[in-house]
Amino acid sequence: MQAYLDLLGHILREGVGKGDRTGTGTRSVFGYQTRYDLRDGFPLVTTKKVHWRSIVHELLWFIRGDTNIRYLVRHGVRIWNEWPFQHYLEATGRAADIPKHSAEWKAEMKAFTARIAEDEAFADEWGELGPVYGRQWRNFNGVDQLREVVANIRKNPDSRRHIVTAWNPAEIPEMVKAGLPPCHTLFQFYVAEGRLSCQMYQRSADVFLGVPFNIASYALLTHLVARECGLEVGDFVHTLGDAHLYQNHLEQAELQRSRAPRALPRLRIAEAAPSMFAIQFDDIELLDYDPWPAIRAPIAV
Ligand code: DHF
Ligand code: TMP
Repeated sequence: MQAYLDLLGHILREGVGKGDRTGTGTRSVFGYQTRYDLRDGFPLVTTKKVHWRSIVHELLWFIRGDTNIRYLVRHGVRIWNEWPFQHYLEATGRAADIPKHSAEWKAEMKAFTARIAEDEAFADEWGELGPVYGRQWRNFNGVDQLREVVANIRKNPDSRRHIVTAWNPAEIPEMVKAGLPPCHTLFQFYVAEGRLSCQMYQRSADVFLGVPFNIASYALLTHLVARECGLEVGDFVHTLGDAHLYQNHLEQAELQRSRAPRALPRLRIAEAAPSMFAIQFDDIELLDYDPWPAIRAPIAV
């Protein structure tokens, strides 16, 4: 994962100061590409501990076409809680009284997510992120893009049209209400010499917190689609638009850069596992992950 440390270094060196929606401030570059050969091992960052369980559950949640955080919350995945919670505070007129990241905000968010887990009607009303990734992958104006792309890879591997897009312009306003417009906006598959590669375009990349998840998520997706199509894995190509480090992540990024990458873990998908459309969490296993300790950083909401 030297490539990831190079990206951190590139932004620290070449990034320019840039304001952003969250008011945090960033150091940013525009346009960057990294390639991970999936035969070298599974590209989960080793220079800090990354929460693998969240990555697997989030991807299964996308594949199921789910857009409500209830599934995630019930599986102990916290990564999408802040946005529906903030929307809830705003919609109930309390956002101005409860500063983001304050002790009260954290306590309220805990109560909010507990209720999402327990109360189905409450989750239906307040746990929805809008028509984000899962919806667009499985039902983009009626098109099941994920099933179609898998069928097309099998039927016509040489095609240059193996694309899935989450960027549905007509539905962006609905996504903005309680969530975010898609950050990983579009991906394309490519088959050559019996190997499946995937390239993903990410319009906006929180390189310290989001990107380690995004790399691993698409690497896992590539493995699942390859298995579905009887192919070996090739490369994951990660193309970034606005690639940024938030101002309150700079020290963490420097610390991470001071650590030497370790051997990559390996992925094992159970031989007997069903299709990727029915695969279960326990069918997917990460072996030999031996990371440096976690590095905490606040997330910009
Ligand atoms: N907003 C921002 N500002 N950056 C993001 O990366 C981001 N990612 C989203 C939604 N909104 C976002 C979805 N993915 C974390 C990682 C990925 C993610 C959301 C959050 C995160 O907080 N990671 C922490 C803790 C993970 C945990 O153990 O729960 C980390 O240290 O990796
Ligand atoms: P934006 O919508 O204003 O670009 O803010 C989204 C932020 O979330 C931005 O910092 C990028 C980050 N992000 C990721 O890096 N990866 C992700 O998967 C998601 C959902 C968000």
